[in-house]
Amino acid sequence: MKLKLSLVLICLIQILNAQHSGEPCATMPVYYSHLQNATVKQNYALTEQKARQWLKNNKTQLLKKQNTVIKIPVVVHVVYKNAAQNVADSMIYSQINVLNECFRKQNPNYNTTRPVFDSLGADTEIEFCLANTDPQGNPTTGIVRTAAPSNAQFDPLFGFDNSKKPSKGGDTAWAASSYFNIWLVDMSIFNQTVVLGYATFPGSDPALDGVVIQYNYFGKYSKPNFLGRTTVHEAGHWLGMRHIWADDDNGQNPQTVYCDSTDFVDDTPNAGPKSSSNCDKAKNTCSLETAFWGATDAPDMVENYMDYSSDACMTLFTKGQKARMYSFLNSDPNRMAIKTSTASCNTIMSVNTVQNFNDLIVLSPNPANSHLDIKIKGFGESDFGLVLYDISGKVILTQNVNYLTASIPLQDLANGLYFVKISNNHNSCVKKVLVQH
Ligand SMILES: [Ca+2]
Ligand SMILES: [Ca+2]
Ligand SMILES: [Zn+2]
Repeated sequence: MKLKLSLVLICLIQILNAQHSGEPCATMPVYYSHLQNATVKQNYALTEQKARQWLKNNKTQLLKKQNTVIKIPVVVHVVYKNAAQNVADSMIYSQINVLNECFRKQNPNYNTTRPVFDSLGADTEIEFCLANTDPQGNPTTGIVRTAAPSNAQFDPLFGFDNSKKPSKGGDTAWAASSYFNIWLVDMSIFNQTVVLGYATFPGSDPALDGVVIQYNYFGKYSKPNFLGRTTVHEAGHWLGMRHIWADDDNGQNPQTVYCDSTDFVDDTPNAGPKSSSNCDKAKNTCSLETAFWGATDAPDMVENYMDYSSDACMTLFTKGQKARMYSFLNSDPNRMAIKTSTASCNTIMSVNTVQNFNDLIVLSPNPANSHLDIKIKGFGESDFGLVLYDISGKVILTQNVNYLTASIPLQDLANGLYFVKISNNHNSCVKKVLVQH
């Protein structure tokens, strides 16, 4: 009881500290609380040691392109207490897309990376997909929905990891050796968002392995700072990434800058304090850099997914970070096993061309009179282009579609047959629509 109480107190202090500094990620406090268990602590240490040994022996190879894409089957546990928390499939699809864009260096904002870092950006050759087989071997969408009782607690004061425990209203992890578990819950306290997400590092207790995301920060919304980077950051932790400032400033004392600790990656410049949900490209808090940088005093890499920059600012994982990810994917038993997981992928949301894209676009009404509604199913709120042609092929209207639904006015058009083309980077389809006033 004494131990439990002190644990709660440690948690409470850490959370209050976190709140004080506006900490979006609770990975380190949760990590420290898990270290209270001696066995877990030992396993974490062993995992880190094995990964570093692997990296030492294979660094040259790991910094090269692998030409093999690792596909990681994902299960999303939606644990909800009300309809708003029961996150829609489309938002989940949009998050999987964002993960893949970012991990494959296909994120549209990559070109905002400063030239000094441009050559460091990595296509990690890691992709995520919703699993198509559950642990019993049955077909699944990779999305599991659990209605939690109204008194269930998932907030960080008393509820860390409750999302993973059925006895607390949560949902059990699927085998960490076959699935990347993501839980979506409400972690707010008195309706205040205190934590956006947290992850477990490789070597964690398999029953707790995965990431937990504040439900309304999951997926890509059409508003700034809701671009799905929270889950990219947490997936980075899950693959062994530390924060680029190496967690040594504790967020408390801006006067004290510590540049003597490491995120265990050489090509991310040393950084003192974390970014504050901004994009301060003048930030250069440490003049002492690793040998990788030679005489160059690189600025802080605020574009890195493992800083606390704004979502729109974040553009890259580095090649050094990729090498560290691969060191865990080649030495930690659970991360190694997931590379050959038979949980397989639901293909609908892969980055590549969707086979049945045509079926996912619904136009109504058709014939249409005053307007035409367009629904894009099975995607998140990503960017599509829409072009309306008349029967001669003349362009009548073009617009960007940032939402899953759009409506175009038809009042001014003559009766007749028209064509609507919907496309994004990977998919395109053309549909007929008859205008009849
Ligand atoms: Ca570094
Ligand atoms: Ca520097
Ligand atoms: Zn973090």
